[in-house]
Order: sequence, then C-alpha cells, then structure tokens
Amino acid sequence: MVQGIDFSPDHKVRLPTRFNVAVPFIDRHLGEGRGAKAAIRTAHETVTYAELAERVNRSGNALLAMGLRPRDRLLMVVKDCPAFFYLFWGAIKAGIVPVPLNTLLRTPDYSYIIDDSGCGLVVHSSEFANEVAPALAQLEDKAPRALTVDAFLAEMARAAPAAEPHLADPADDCFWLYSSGSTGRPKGAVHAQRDMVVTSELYGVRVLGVTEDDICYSAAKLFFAYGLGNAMTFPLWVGATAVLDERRPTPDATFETIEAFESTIFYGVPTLYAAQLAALDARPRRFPSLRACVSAGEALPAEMFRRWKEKTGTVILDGIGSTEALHIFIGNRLDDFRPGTSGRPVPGYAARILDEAGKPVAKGERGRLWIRAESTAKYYWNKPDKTAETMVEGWLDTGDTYRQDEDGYFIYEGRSDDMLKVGGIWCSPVEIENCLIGHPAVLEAAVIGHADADSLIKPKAVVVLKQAADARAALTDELMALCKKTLAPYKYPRWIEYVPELPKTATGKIQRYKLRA
Ligand code: 3UK
Repeated sequence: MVQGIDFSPDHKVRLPTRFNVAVPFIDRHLGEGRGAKAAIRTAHETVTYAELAERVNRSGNALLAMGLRPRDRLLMVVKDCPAFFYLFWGAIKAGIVPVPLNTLLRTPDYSYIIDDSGCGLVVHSSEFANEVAPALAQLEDKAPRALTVDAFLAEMARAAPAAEPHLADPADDCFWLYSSGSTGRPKGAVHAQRDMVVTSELYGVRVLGVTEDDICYSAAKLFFAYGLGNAMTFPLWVGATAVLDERRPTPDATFETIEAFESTIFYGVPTLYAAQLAALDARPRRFPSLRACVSAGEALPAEMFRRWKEKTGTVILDGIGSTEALHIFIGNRLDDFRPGTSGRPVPGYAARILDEAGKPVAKGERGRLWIRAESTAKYYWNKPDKTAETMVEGWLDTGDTYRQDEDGYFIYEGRSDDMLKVGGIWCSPVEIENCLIGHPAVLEAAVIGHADADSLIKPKAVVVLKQAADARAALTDELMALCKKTLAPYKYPRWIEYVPELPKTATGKIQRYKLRA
C-alpha cells in the first residue's frame, strides 16, 4: 500500500487533498529504493526509475519553457517508446493535461481533434508526420505549435532536471482520452487525477496481482486506455518493469518480445490471439515466463481460450473495459474465471443491467449494462449532451448489451448501437459508409459486423450501385483499396455484398440490424 493513499474495505479510495499523481507513480520509487531498477525496457534501451524520474522533470520543465501552462492540453501522437512516459508524466507533474491519441488515425481525424481540444502543443513521433503535418496545415493560423519526439528530447536535454509537482485535488482534470461514437466525432473523455490510482490498485493489484517482480508487456499500444494501464500505470504503481515494443504486433514480434524480456504478464486483443494461435499451429512453442494473459477490447470466444490453454498452458483472462471507465470493470481472475464470459465485476465496481424502461432486468435476461466506479471519466470535453446521455447520476452507460448466467458471470450480447470493435479498436459504420459513397459507382452503403472464421467481428459492406456493374470482383477490390487508403487501415470492409436497395425507416435511416439478421 502506498503511503498517504488508502482504500477503505469497500474499495473507496482516499487521497490527500493537495497532491499530484505523478508523485506516487514516479517519484515515490526513489524513496523506496528502486532508483537503479528497470522501469522500462525496449529492444534499444533500459530506463531506470531514477532516470525516469529525472526525465519526467525535464519534460515538465521543457513544456513550461515552451509556454504551456497548467490546464493546457498537450496532444501526443507517440509510438510505444520511453518518451511516451516522459511526455505523459512530465505534463501531469507540471499540471498540464496530456492527451494521447490513437497513432493509426488519418489527417481528418487529427485535424478535428487538434481543433476540438484547443491544445497548446502537439508532439508526434516522426513516423506519423505524414498524417499529422497536413492536419496542422489545414488549421492554418489556428494550428498550435508542433514538434517531433526527437526535437522534444533535445528540448528536454536543455531543461532543468528537478521539478516541484503542481498540486491538485484528486478530482481535478488530469488527462484525456478520445473515444469514438457511431455518429458524430470523437469525444474527449476527461479523466481525473485519481482515476489511474483506482484502476491500478483495484484491477492491476487486486485482480491481476501485479507485483514489482512482474514484467508487463502489452501488445495493445499505450494510446489505448487498455495499453496505458497494462504497460504503464500498473507496472509504475507497484515498481515493476514495463516492456515496450514500437513494432506492429504480429505473432512473430510478440512471441519474440515475450521471450526476449521474459515477460510475466501478456496483454492482447482477441484478433491478435487468433493470429498467434494460427502461428502456434504452424510452430508450437510455450512461454515459461508467462504467469497470466489478459484479453480485452472485444469478447474472447471460449474456443480461443481453450486452444490457447492447450497450446501454451496459460489461461487468458477476458475482461471488459472502456475508455470512459479507464480500464477493466468486469473481468475474469486467475482464481475465478469462466471461458466465454467477461467474468464478474472487479471489486469496487458496481454493474447493473437495465431494460428499455431503465428497470433492472430479471437474472438471465439481457439488457443494457451500466457501471459505477471511481475511475470513470468526469465528462466529455465540449459535449454536454453526450455527457448528460452517458453519465447519469454517477452511473456510466456502456452501450453494451449483457446478461448474467446463473452464477453471476456477465455474458456479452453485442452492442446497443451499431458500433463495431475491430481488433479491439472502435470502428464506426458511418465512417466506412461515407468513404464507400465517395466512389463514383456507389449510390448507398451500409456497414455491419460479420463474424470471421475465428468468430471475431469484422466490417462487412452492403452496397447499392448507381448502375448494375459487370466487373464486380474488380469493383470490390477498388472499394476495399479506397477504404484502406482513406481510413485507418483496420477499418476496410473484408466482404462486400451488392443489393438492389437498403432497408430504411420511414425517416430514411438505414436499419443496419435488419442486414445483420
Ligand atoms: C467493447 C468488450 C466484449 C465494449 C478497453 C480494456 O476496449 C476498451 O475501451 P474502448 O473505449 O471500448 C469499450 C467497448 O469495447 N469491449 C471491450 N472489452 C470487451 N466487449 N468483451 C470484452 N472483453 O463494447 C466496450 O463498451 O475502446 C478495454 C481496458 C480499457 C479499455 N479502454
């Protein structure tokens, strides 16, 4: 337990009223004798806790020297590398609000978010300049200052190595994460200082049992709330080691990383586990260093749990989390799991399943899942209507349909809206439809989820053409290529079906659920 931070028996957190969350996550380890211990390991370098603390100070000082002030936003488009930690925690220690963004987005997304956030600075890995630079150019005189991570590291080298934390209240705004919706633009979910303490202690420590001996490796990247907890806040909370790999998480890359660093906990998403299982069929291997694997982002089919256990000897703990809740709120545990379910509520998190009228359903019935916790976002930036809809009297609407089995395990039954999770990442059908409609041959399009051979959902497009076309195979290739070029690459439709017309409501809204049936 961390000094000055207390969890009551009902899992409510008590924090000092004037504090800065960078102190227990970063600086505390020096006083506890971990200065020389590895906080971060990558293929290129090891960063000790002492080095991390100093670089966090330098980063905060560099941000202030560049003119940022407490409460200003720092947008980060940063790959998984130690500088992600420096930027995130340096900002927080100085009272600046870091906003890590999905690095797979495209120019229009970046330009919208840069504008929406009103940020004072954008720092991006040079790899993403192709998408970020045009976004800044589009904003013309409204564009904030921007620099690459390398340029920022040079600023850090010139900054002072010591810093006093900017004191805040545990409920004060601390960092944002953008989340997408089926209609409308991404929403900035504003998280408080205390939220990372709550997820790290309640899920990281009490469910996963993360200790300072763990070596945490997440194939899900740090920009994702899932990766942020997995490979940054959980290890930092207990003084463990985070392993970072900037590469695309292919089966070979992930296996190599688990083995090279002797990772003890591995975090993936079902799409990756499916690819890894196929690779294990071709070349069996076991991972003796692993004590637990975790899956989130979309439901993990029971069959994949079984095959992974058979091949690696390790269980995969499926859990449902969200950007708004910050991390997993219903999850399986090493001492209590049921394959094919999301598990049971994490201690300290309340969950209820409500019918259309807002009344709790009878046990076993499906309904909409609402949760209550101390780690949930305070509000959406600039979106009072979305905030009022989603966050009601302390409860958060997950937008998911669930039921409970006879023993209280929660079973995922799909989304309440039309949103898709592809490889664990949000995908709006409307966005893909708009891209398809941009093709001269397409009159209308509807995008729905369709299960692949591993029972995982991928986008499928149902298209109405302006004129009957003969060369459909060529057109299908063209439409897929258009989506790959325009949208984040994982969003392209894997199947395209041509129909004469789409089902619609009297008001002309596409009835995607009829196409799913
Ligand atoms: C879906 C799941 C079934 C569900 C996330 C762990 O995925 C995360 O956050 P997002 O905001 O998406 C949230 C939505 O994704 N989902 C997530 N996990 C599962 N559906 N089974 C699951 N195990 O629709 C949920 O509402 O991108 C996951 C930790 C932190 C996260 N942010």
